[in-house]
Amino acid sequence: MKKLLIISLFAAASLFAAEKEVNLTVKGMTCQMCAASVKDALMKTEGVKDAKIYLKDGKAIVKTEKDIDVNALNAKLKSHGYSAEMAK
Ligand SMILES: [Cu+2]
Repeated sequence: MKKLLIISLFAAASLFAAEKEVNLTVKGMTCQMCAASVKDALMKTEGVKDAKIYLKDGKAIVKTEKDIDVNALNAKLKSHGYSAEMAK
């Protein structure tokens, strides 16, 4: 019984430690190629696990392993000709 409790505590803790989501407003995307480059750039940023790009909305949802600095994401995108900020 005690063992089960400990296991479930670990499970709960790892859920909390799991992914975080950052919603970004991305500027500069005009076509699918842009969306692909933005995704590629985001995915290559340290700590990023997944990135979904919404071309029409000019948005991106980034899944990360831990809290991530939006400035780091923005800097990465700027080197490709785009820019990002936290969605409001
Ligand atoms: Cu394009």
